[in-house]
Amino acid sequence: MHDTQSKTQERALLVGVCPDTDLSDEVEESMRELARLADTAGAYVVDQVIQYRHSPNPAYYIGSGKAAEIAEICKEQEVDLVIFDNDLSPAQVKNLDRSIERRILDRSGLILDIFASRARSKQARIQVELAQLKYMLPRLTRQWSHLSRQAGGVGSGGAIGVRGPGETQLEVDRRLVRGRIEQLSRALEHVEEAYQNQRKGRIDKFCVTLVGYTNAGKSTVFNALTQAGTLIEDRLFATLDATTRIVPVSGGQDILLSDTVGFIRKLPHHLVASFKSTLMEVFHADLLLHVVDASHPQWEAHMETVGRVLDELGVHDIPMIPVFNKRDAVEDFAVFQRMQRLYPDGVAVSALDPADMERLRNKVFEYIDRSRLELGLVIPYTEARYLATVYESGDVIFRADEPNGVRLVVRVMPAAAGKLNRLLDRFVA
Ligand SMILES: Nc1nc2c(ncn2[C@@H]2O[C@H](COP(=O)(O)OP(=O)(O)OP(=O)(O)O)[C@@H](O)[C@H]2O)c(=O)[nH]1
Ligand SMILES: [Mg+2]
Repeated sequence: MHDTQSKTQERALLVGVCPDTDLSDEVEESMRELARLADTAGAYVVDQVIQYRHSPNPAYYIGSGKAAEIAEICKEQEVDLVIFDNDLSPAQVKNLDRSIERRILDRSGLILDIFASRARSKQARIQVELAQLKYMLPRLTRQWSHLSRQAGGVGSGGAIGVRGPGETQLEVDRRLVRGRIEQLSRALEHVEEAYQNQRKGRIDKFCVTLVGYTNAGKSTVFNALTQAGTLIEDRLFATLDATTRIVPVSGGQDILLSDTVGFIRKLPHHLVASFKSTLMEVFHADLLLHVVDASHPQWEAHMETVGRVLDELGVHDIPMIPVFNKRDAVEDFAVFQRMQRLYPDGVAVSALDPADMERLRNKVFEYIDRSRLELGLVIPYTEARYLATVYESGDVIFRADEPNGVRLVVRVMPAAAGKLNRLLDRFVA
């Protein structure tokens, strides 16, 4: 995090609500994360305020007295924008805006802003813009256009300014926004179709996908396993696009490894929905590697969040191996004991240690090996052209030339077995 403020940075005040003193650790962690998000978005965090109250105030989220207090702090500390750790209703934003007289942003708005500034590929841009518009639609009121006059700052640039749909959105009404949403949804369908076509070519490959909380080290593991040069940063949401590379496997079929966007608690719902096509690699995976930052005090909560997001995406029944990363940075040995007890199938690694990455690679290969099937075939000499197909599909572990043809036993991945069965059904021995 930046300790000193640069001239261009906006000054942000963070606000959180804690419903119960039992939850104060969790709220404080969530606030720390909000501070990282604000920093990632380019703001300078001046201070934070946590209010203890059982349930949110429908008009202000916090109490109206607290809102007045915050207004004072904003004047004293020259705050430009107030960021809430929870999602605010459009009415709450409006009321807070009036009483605090500063730009109001909630966690979803902030996350969307970061995604917008990081989206590079066409697909990521479409997805982020779509999520932004859906988020913005119910908030298209007077105060929204008030916010947008200050385009360029954190949160304002997202939906309306340079990073998003464009300045002309200032004047547009809901009808236009809806039209744009439709247009983007169609564009996304095309992208998905193209993806499905591209996938057909690799259907018989074993697909492994890295998932996990943001900053867990997915891209670092990905690079170590594939020798690729994907962007690694000690920042949130370094990766927005799924990247897929081949991991060569000696003497057998190569596997495809995919890196994906990181998850975070309270990930905006619209964003999850929009990012479905980026997360296709997750749906089609044969195996998920759940990368966890083992050195993070909240690793268990992170794992739960990842589980919840996968649920929300509708990903079920895909086998998953927990990968406890950043082993080198774990100070307390008890952490490993707990991980081993709760996740006996997990592996503790450091992505920075080549020997550990070799161990992880072997663990994946073992898993693949266990899920391979053996298929017996007798291919007549007149159909010898199919021999090459069989050899390409997997490992031939037995071959004998018999009077009526070549007898083969081949070890293949389940997907390849299906394909071979369809093609060579009449030769199955
Ligand atoms: N000490 C230590 N640091 C690591 C390890 N693996 C990754 N890191 C660091 O953790 C930070 C995040 O790494 P990334 O690989 O970008 O994380 P990510 O999960 O891809 O993050 P997003 O793309 O933002 O979701 C970087 O600063 C890495 O250098 C590790 O095993 N040990
Ligand atoms: Mg990454």
